[in-house]
Amino acid sequence: MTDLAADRQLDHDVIIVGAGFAGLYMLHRLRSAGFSARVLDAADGVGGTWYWNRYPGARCDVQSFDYSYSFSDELQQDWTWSERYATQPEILRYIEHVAERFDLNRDVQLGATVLGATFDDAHSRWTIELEGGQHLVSTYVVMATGCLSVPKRPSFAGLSDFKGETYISGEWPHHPVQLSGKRVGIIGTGSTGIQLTTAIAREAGELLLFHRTPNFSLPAQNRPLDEEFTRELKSQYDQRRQEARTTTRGYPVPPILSDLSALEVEHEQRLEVYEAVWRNGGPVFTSSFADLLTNPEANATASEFVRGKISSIVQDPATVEALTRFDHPLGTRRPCVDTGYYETFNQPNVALVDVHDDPIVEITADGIRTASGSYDLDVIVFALGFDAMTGALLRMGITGQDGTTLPERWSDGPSAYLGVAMSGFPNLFTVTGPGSPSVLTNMVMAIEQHVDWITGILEFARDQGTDRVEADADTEKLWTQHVVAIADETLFPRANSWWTGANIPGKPRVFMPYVGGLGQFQQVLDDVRTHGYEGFSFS
Ligand code: NA7
Repeated sequence: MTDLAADRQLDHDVIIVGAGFAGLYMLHRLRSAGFSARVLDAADGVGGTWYWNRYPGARCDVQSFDYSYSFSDELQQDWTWSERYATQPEILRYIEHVAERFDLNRDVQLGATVLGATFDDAHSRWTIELEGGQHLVSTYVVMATGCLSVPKRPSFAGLSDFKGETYISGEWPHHPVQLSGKRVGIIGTGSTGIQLTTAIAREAGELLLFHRTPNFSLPAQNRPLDEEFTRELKSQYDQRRQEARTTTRGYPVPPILSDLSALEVEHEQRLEVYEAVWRNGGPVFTSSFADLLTNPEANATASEFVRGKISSIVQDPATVEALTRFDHPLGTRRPCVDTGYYETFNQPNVALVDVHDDPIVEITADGIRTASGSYDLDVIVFALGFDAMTGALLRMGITGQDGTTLPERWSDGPSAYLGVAMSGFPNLFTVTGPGSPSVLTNMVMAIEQHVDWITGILEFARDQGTDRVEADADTEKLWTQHVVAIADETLFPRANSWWTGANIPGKPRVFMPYVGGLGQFQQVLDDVRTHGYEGFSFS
């Protein structure tokens, strides 16, 4: 054990990697608890995911007033969201406001790319190596590196031959991109591709969407938030947050959702519920009935309803066929939330290119060639998704006790106790890591939950006079098995989704998030804490 105060070689008690929602709040909490901390981020600004994903149409699919910090009532009373679903620029302004308001920037080092993090077993401390040769030493490291921060890059044959412009959604340039009148091709139809489609269709001369696997897309029913709504919301914000902390999704859901099985009610009643939830908008459609994510027959009724909606909107039958050839139950891949996506296909300048049976073969000097045709383009936009949840951690050069690297440790898939710590990697914490509710819930609430808990365990260690905290291997293994077991009771693992790692060739297939929800997870965290952080050893 080392004496923190007396040890001059330490640069900080805690190094935090990532200056998004998680890293900034971690810094704020640690400071308030009396720890010295520094945030490192490769970007030139704060914001994390919302710094990088500045492509046209980028928007959150959780309601703005829920997808925001709850830790400060003054903050939530002062800040006013303009729309039900906020755009990327508004969310980034909010994060920048928080960084300024809580005086966080002075401990944020930008342009700091982490190349490695190595644990010194003898002295129980971490050394962080940065690009450019700087080294920082700390007792603890918190990886606040985000779940969707490593974009999947294009690897199409012939890519470098293309004479036009190419853009990756997650690395969109900061300067304005002129698309007006141009022939634009988008590859990818996840949430990102769908948001890009509706935005670019308004501007491009011609837009071709290269579509391989249909995703369910649900209407946001977005709207400006008027003064009366905001006044009412703010008058009971605290109650809303308290309720949110007990929910599965990390925000209260509308009372129109049924707590019955979809198969328990008559056809007409079922349609009424679906219609009402559809009109209300947002991702909660997948919870219209209690068993949509556990019973395939129940789920089929919801899928059928959505198919019907798409057929009633899209005019071209071949496009309807491509958009509704679903290979997974509704909600087992993260549903997209859109504004006018299906309507876009009725515009004369927009066409879907079905690359399911006619795959993209190569990119040529002039555009994209599929097995049966060629498409001339001025611009290609890649919206291919992310190496989600584990990608950033595995690239961070993390080496734990005994020289074991994280890629070695996770070669069969990720394993972490409560998604927050790993045996063999003492004093290292992950915010919303695999094995926690994270991406299945409102990320900001999940971040606050983890950050508060990490702060608590560090205070506990300090109170005990220790500076070495490690998850026990057996407890971690049991938790990881539990995460898989409860996921197997649902339909989630049936889909090829980024939640299972199926979108990245060679990635071990494991359903990564904890399906029990935010409220249930809070009970687990509370239980572990009240039992003296059972499952962790302190030395
Ligand atoms: P997603 O949801 O992983 O979507 C990626 C899309 O890219 C998906 O349609 C893929 O088709 C497509 N893709 C990937 N590689 C290829 C190739 N080689 N050829 C054709 N199409 C390809 O990522 P998003 O960024 O849209 O959304 C991620 C999350 O961010 C989202 O869920 C929200 O939480 C925010 P495929 O399905 O593999 O056939």
